[in-house]
Amino acid sequence: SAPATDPEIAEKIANHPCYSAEAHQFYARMHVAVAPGCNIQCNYCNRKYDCANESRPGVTSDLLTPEDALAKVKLVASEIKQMSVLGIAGPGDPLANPKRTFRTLELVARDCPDIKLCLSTNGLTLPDHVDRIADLNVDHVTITINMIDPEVGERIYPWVAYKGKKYTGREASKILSERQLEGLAMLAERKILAKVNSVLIPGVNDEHLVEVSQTVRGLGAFLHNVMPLVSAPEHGTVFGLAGQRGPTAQELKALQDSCAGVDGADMNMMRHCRQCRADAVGMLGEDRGDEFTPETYQ
Ligand code: CLF
Ligand code: SF4
Repeated sequence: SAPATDPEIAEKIANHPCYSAEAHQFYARMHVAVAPGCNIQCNYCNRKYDCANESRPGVTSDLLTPEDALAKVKLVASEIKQMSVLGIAGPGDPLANPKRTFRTLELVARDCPDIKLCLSTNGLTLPDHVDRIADLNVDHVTITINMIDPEVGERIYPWVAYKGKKYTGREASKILSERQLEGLAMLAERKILAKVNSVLIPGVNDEHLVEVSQTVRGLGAFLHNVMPLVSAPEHGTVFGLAGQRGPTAQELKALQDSCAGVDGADMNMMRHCRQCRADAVGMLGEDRGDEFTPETYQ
């Protein structure tokens, strides 16, 4: 199913553990938690913990400065030979913290040119940053797109903060969706590989995500990763979705199969996501972050 026959794409995914199911057995990624703030509110997020768009709820990563992040990347790269990708995925939204995020990417690009750069974002400010992302040779960007219909969106997003104003209701989701899709199209134009993450929320967007999948494919998304909502009220998640449950494994697979289409003809689906924390280190599903405490790299 993977449209990896294009040699340029094949090169980009060859050692990226998230974009290639094969690569994830041989290559490792690390995240540095440099981005604390966020510009939207997702009902499933608790700000005490990492951005739930790419992580399990209930984990908190320690914030690093860009300089400390660079030091940590250098140490990890020297200790873990399979380290191929640096991702910035939180603990808030990387593009809501552009100074810290881009400074980190610049430092790593300067000192570790062999490491691929990766970003994940809710997409609200993505169109403003695509040129800079392209200039820095960030080849992989993930946008979390949970809906393209503001009627669905208003049950997921209580507000977005956009250009100095706070929006609520359907208007908030309309702005978010327009910016996400615009940003996605801009990435595709520049041949930056875009992955779309969608959080499957039963009863809210489950019946909508096939349409989301087809839409993002049409705009040039390379890969779609439908992740289960991890419903853990003890972590304070889903406070805006009281009593909300996560999907069963069967529901998740059924939806992934529907998005993929017969023989994977409709969309290239990611099925090996491990919902990493914002400071994860190592192979997917492995977290060696504890080995690299500030004392080891400062
Ligand atoms: Fe990190 Fe995300 Fe880049 Fe991968 S994770 S920023 S694309 S380097 Fe990967 Fe982890 Fe799933 Fe993310 S397994 S949560 S999809
Ligand atoms: Fe939380 Fe991430 Fe949503 Fe921001 S984008 S509210 S950090 S889950």
